[in-house]
Amino acid sequence: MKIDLYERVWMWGVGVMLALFFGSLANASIRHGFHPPSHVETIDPKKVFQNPLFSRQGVTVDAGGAVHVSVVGMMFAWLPGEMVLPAETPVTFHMTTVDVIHGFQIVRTNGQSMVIPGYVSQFTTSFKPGDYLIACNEYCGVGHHTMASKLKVVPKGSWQQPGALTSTAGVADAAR
Ligand SMILES: [Cu+2]
Repeated sequence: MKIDLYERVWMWGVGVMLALFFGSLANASIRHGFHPPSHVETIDPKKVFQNPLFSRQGVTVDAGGAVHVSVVGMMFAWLPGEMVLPAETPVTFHMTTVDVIHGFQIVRTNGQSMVIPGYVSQFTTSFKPGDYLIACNEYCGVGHHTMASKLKVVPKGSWQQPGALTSTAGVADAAR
């Protein structure tokens, strides 16, 4: 079968591009552990603060030593307003919202996820030491631009595992 030169150039071009696209996708998911920031876990948005995962927001360490962060989004704040995490340690974020859709974004990192009422979003990532801004990147109302939290990442050795008194901001802080 005779295929025109230009046709062949296009075919090879498309083939190479597809290989690049799928290759980079496979590289991101297999080597770097990227995955879609959700895992089909539902929650009643009216009962978020009764849920054991979100009744206390902030940093916790589970029985296996893994670091978790519970975050609640609301118009117009992220709870907790501040958190401290260890560097170079995988941290799993669990996020939900009590009202509208928000966008949880840890600026200058790969940590970001849509936060949708009725669902728990989740991703795992790790950080270099430094101060980071957590912003809302999904317009959610008149106070959208004030919706920010602080993340401080300290060297692993100087990080203190949160104790009972310091672990979370708690629901009471939401009212402040
Ligand atoms: Cu928002």
